Amino acid sequence: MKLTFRWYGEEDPVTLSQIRQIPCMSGIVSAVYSTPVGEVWPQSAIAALKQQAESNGLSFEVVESVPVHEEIKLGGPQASRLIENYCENVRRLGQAGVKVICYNFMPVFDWLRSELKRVHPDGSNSLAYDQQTVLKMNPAAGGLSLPGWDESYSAPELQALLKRYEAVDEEALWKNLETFLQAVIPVAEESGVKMAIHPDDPPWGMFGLPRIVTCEENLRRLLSIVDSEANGLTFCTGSLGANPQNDLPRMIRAFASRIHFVHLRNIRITGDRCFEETAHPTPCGSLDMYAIVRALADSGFDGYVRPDHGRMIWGEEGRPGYGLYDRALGAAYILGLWEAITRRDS
Ligand code: DNO
Repeated sequence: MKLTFRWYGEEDPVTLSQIRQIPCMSGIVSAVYSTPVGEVWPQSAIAALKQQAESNGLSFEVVESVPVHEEIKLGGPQASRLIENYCENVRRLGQAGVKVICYNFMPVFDWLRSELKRVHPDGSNSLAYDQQTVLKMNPAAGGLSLPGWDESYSAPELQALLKRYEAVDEEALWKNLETFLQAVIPVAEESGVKMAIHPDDPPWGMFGLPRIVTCEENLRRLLSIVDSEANGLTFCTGSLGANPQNDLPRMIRAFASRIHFVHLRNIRITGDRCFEETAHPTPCGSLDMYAIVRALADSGFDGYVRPDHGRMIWGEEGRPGYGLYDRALGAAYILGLWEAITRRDS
C-alpha cells in the first residue's frame, strides 16, 4: 500500500511541507487545475507539479482527476475530438511517470452534498447529505453551491445542459462510457497508466440525471467492457458505502486485481439516502473500516490509498472535506490498521 494525500495545488491552504510531515506519506494526488476541461494539459504544467512534489520528498504518481467533458458523457458531436484530447493527456501523464488516473463519469454534478458544515456534538463539522433537502433544490434555477461542482456554468448554460441530458438514460450513458473506454484504455496500456474510475457519489441518480457507477453488478459490467488491467477502479468507500446494500469487503475481494486507488473514509448513515461524514475509525461511523482494509490486505493490494474527506476540527477552516488535521488523523489510522493486519512476527 502506498499512502498518498490529495493536494489542490498552490491555492490549497494545506502545503506540501505540511503533507510531507504526515508519517509514511509517499506522494501527492493532484491535477493541473488551470486548463479548461477538455483541453490538453501543457507538459510544462505537468512537469512543474511533479517537480514541486519531488522537491518536497513526495512522489506524483496519481492524478485526480482528468475530468471527462460533458460532450463525451452526452455522446455529442464534439465527443471524438474531446476523447482524442483525453488520450493525449493520458500519453503526457504516462510520459511524466504518472501511474494512475482517477476520473468519473457522473453527468453534470460530481460529488453532491446538501450541507457543507454540519456541526457535530463535539464541535467539529463535516459534509452531510439529506435526500429530501437535495430533492427540493432546483439546480436549473441557479444559486446552487455544491462542493464538487464546476460553478463556471451560468444558469442558462446549466439549463441547456440539463435539457440535453433528458435524452440520455442509463443505457445511453453506458454506451457513451463504452465508446470512451474503447478509445482510452488501449492508450493507457501503451502509456503505462491505469485508469481508475471513481464511483458516483452518492451512488444513485438525481435531478433526472442517470448515474451508473454505483454497485457491484455495475462495476462488473464496467470492468468487462474492456477486460484489461488498465480499465480499473478507484474504490471509494464513502461513495459506495452510502448504499448499505453494497458489501464493501466483498466487492474488494471480487475486484481486487482491478483496484488501483482507494479512497478510505467513513460515513454515518442517518436515514434512507441520508448520511454524514465522520472521522475515519470504524466506531465513528457505519462502515467497518477494519474489514475493508483487511479485504485489501488479504487481496495483496499494493496500489495507492488516500485518506478521503475529513471533518473540520481544531478550528481549521478550508476546502470542505479537505482540511489537514482530520485527514492526517485518518492517514495515521490507516497506517495503524495496515500494520496490525499485515505484520507477521515469527
Ligand atoms: C471528492 C472526490 C471526487 C473525485 C472525482 C473523481 O472529494 O472524491 O471529486 O475526485 O469524482 O473524478
